[in-house]
Amino acid sequence: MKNKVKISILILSLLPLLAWAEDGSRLWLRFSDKPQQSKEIITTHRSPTMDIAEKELASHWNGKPVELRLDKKLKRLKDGYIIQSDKDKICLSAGKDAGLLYAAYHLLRLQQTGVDTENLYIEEIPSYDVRILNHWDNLNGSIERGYAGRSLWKWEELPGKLSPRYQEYARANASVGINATVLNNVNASPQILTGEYLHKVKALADIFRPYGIKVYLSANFSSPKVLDGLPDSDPMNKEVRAWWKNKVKEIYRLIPDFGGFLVKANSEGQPGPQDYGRTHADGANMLADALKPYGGIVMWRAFVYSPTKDDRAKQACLEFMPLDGQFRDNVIIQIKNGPVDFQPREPFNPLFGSLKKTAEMVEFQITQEYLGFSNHLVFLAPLFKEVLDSDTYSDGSGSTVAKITDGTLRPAKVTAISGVVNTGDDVNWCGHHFAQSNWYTFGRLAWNHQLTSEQIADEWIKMTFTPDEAFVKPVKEMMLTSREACVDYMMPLGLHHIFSSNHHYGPGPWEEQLHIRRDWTSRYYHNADAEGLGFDRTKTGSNAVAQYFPPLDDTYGNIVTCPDNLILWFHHVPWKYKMKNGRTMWDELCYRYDAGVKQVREYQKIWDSMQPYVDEQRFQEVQAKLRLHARDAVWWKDGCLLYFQTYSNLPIPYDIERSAYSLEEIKKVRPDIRIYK
Ligand code: GCW
Repeated sequence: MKNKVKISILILSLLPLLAWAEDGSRLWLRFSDKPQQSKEIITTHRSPTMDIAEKELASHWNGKPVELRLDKKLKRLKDGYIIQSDKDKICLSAGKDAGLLYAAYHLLRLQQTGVDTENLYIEEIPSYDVRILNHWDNLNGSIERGYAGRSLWKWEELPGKLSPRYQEYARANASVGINATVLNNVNASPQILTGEYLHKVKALADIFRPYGIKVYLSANFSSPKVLDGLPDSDPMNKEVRAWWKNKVKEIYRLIPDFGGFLVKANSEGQPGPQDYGRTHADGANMLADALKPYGGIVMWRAFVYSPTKDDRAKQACLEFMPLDGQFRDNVIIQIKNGPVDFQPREPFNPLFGSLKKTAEMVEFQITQEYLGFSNHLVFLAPLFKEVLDSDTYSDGSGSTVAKITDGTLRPAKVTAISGVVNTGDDVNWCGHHFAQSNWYTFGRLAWNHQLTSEQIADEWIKMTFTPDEAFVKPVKEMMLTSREACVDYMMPLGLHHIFSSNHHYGPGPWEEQLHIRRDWTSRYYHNADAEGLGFDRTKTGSNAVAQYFPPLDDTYGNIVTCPDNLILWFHHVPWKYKMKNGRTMWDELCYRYDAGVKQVREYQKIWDSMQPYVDEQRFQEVQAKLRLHARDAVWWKDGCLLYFQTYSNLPIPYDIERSAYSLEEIKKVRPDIRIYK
């Protein structure tokens, strides 16, 4: 009895602590919970989506009454809305229920970031129709390139047991306007298309629907053969075509608003139409035809490359340009932002703008496969913006990747943008508190690609931590410089893919012959020799520069005009080549690596000085991650400089910190002890 009392007292005394536990699970959704003024919410009609909008406002909105008005005449806004305030109320109007939900979240964001809501007139139309996350989640619960625990989808429990996180996930996405999700890995198990799994998918789709989110699936091209024993999966085989038609029918019976398929075909061992001598267009069109009657789409990936062919950076164009105009209008070619693979810095993929008669969409990677996993603080808005704002010159000056893909320059039936997401079942969703900002950023840019990195960082910090300027200013500075810092300590001046190939985390420039595939070794990309460093993609080399429209082909192709930050991407540069700032390439390389390390050291100091503004748990967790981050940055700098020095035979400038380890010691750092969770 006595013990029971003691335990109850203990629990009671812990309650306030628990209520304030800041474990990051609430993401940026820290709306105030105590409405002080009127909570009057007026709605024109009822629906599951309206109920959510109303509930969010009723529980968190502190201002004057809000009217939610569905106005069918506002179709031109697509998923967008108008927010307008007058003397006694704020009116949210939209052509769709989802638009009203987005408007409600917008209003709450204004409140949370301290914006005056007295005289509002805001009109928003999203940049893209389909704002879609790609989960590389496997059916066994693991996540390819996931660094935040296991999959959110508990397939073994579905459809009977529904984790509360499914709804929280949908809410977080809706709050930033994300309206679509591909649930499974592009390296797709055919299993996902079995009746058993489709019922599980339906359960998720039912939860996501009121939040305006449609479900899509990655399809394995061999599904007809693997699942139902057809002799092949040839897209010209009538039986195969009928199989897909039936499968699609079965899906729509369960999920009437199913979005469509994402396909990785004939890439890295995945099956595809080329197995039967058919083209990517043949394969994509077969699926498109099956989906067409229901309004579904096919996102067909351009990430295809083979070790036997040309420079890997050229292969997307080589494969897809001859097929331009052959795709159905419900097919979109999904193109990774760069021509190789989500490196810290790449030029934009030259396929953007090159297809004149085929819809194109960008694939970004939100999960930090090549950017220090969820251990490094790297804010990705500057990377995403750099790509979206890149001028391809395809239709003359001003033909940015954004304008090619958002329908401005290429009228498209549907426009879309995708991001390989970084979520997992970790309490804080993304593994690093700051990695949440990248999920947030993807949503915000998909909604409005004209937002600046600064605006996005500002909002996110205020919502996630505090609007106190003493915190916002230094932390914003840290976020905004963090991507460039990462480029510097990993792969400055256009270096790329010099990772240790078995984990893509630490340095591995010394990996010269680990794989049968040449294009999976670092040497293929950096080409260090006694003369210099870098991949010659000019006329004397692979001539990948020729895939860019004028004047970029010349700008990149000429070592004098090529921007420093891409010089080793396009040129094999002599060690003593004079860079634009007068330093030799070797010295500049050394200083860049060093600058990256110094920057991360600075972040440690900034963060420590932020302690008074942050709750203890998140403070400690970020502090611990920054320690790893700093150690890794040093590991990168010392490993790469000592290795490249064996070719340059030049001294590391004397004002740069020396390595405490020899190259041989650094090479022995085991990958597994570096992959901290
Ligand atoms: O970046 C590479 C990854 C693979 C991934 C592949 C792809 C899903 O290392 O893990 O596979 O790209 O995008 O298909």
